[in-house]
Amino acid sequence: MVTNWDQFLLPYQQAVSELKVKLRGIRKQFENQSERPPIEFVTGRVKPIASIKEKMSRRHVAEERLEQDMQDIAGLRIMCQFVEDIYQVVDLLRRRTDLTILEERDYIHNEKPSGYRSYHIVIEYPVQLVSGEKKILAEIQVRTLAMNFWATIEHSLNYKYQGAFPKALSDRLQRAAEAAFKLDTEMSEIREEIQEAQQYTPKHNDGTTGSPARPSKEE
Ligand code: 0O2
Ligand code: 0O2
Repeated sequence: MVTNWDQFLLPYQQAVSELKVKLRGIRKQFENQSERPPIEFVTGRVKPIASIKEKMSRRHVAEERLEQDMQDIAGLRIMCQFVEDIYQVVDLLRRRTDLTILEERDYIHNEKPSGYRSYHIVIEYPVQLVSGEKKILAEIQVRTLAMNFWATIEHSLNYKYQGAFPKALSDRLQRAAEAAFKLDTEMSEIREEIQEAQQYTPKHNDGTTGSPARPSKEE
C-alpha cells in the first residue's frame, strides 16, 4: 500500500532529472564536435498520481506490483529530426553502461492501430539514494518531430473522447498519422539528395563549394 506518494515518487523524480541531463548531454557532445545531433530535444515527466491510479485500475496492477509492472512512472521523450536518427539514438542508448535496456518496442515499423508511431525502450536505471541504490524502471520514447506532432494532438483530442473516438474520427486520425509518416520519409529523401549533391559538388581552391563560376565573355 502506497501511504506516502511523495516519498514513493522521489526516486522517479530523481531519475527523470538525471536522465534529462544525460540525454541532453548527448546533443551537446555532437554540437561541440560540430556534428548535427541526432537529438532535437528531450522532455521528461513523472506520471501524475491520478494517471498512475487510472492505469492501475485499467491494467489491474496491484499496488505492491507497481514498481515492477508500471514501466512508465518515469518517462523520457527524445525528439529527432529524421527516422534514421531514432535508430542512431537507440544504438547510442544500447552502448551506455549507466542504464540497462529491458525491452524495446518498435512502433515505427509496427505502428499501433491508432496510427501511433514511436520507438519505446524500457530501461532499468539505478538512482543513488541516502538509503542506498534503488533500481527503477523508466520508459524512453524516441520519435520524430512529425510523430510527436501527431501523438501530442491525438493525445489531447483523445482526452475529450476518453479513448473512444467515433469510427470516422479514428479513421481520419489514422490517415493523418500516415501523412505524418510520409512527411518523415520525404524529409529523409530530401536530406539524402542534398547529401549526395554535396558529395559531388566540386570544391574550389578557396574551400568554397558550388559550380565553378562561368568564365565571362571578356576572358
Ligand atoms: P530551452 O532553451 O527552453 O529550449 P527543464 O527540466 O526545466 O530543463 P522542463 O521545464 O521540465 O525542462 O520541461 P520539459 O517538458 O522536460 O522539456 C521542455 C524542453 O523541451 C524545453 O527545453 C523546451 O524548449 C523543449 N521543447 C519543447 N517543445 C519543443 C519543440 O517543439 N522544439 C524544440 N526544439 N524544443 C522543444 P529546455 O531544455 O528547457 O531549453
Ligand atoms: P502518457 O503519460 O499520458 O503518455 P498502455 O499504456 O496500456 O497503452 P503499454 O503496453 O503500457 O500500453 O505501453 P506502450 O503501448 O509501449 O506505451 C504506452 C504509451 O505510449 C502511452 O502512455 C503514450 O505515451 C504512448 N502511446 C501509445 N499508444 C498511443 C496512441 O495511440 N496515441 C498517443 N498519443 N500515444 C500513445 P500513456 O499511458 O498514455 O501515458
